[in-house]
Amino acid sequence: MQETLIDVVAAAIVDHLDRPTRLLAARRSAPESLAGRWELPGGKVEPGETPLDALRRELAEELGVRVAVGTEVPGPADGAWPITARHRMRVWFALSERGTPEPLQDHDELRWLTAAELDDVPWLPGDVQIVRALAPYLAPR
Ligand code: 9L3
Ligand code: MG
Repeated sequence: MQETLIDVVAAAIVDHLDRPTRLLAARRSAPESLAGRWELPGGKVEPGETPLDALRRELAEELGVRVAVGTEVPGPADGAWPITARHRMRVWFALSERGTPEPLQDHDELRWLTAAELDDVPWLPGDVQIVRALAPYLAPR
């Protein structure tokens, strides 16, 4: 039986919102089932939170940054991206306004990838389609 989908939010953190050249990828360290795979940082929307509140909270907790949120990267399912059978995810561009991202929680490595490097890391299966959609936004450098 199809249960209600769990709402997840994530950020395409870039080096500039106007002419981005690099995307921040984060390697999961937890849980065990996801460890070693790379993702757009983010997490579940908690009860009572708006999606953007959740995005800001997750990026503060996971990376220690305050972000300026840019435009949404719309997915195919009512604007969301189906990432697993149980989760749907909304994604926004974001720029770190305060702080340099650090892997504080759930990640053990960060990388800033150019368009040419996007395939260099093993993304979580659900994130592959999103990263593919992000590639054209990254200016060659
Ligand atoms: N998930 C997939 N790609 C992402 C994010 C942020 C999350 N970019 C998946 C992993 C988990 C679920 O969504 O199955 C909830 O994420 P979290 O709360 O473990 O970060
Ligand atoms: Mg998370």
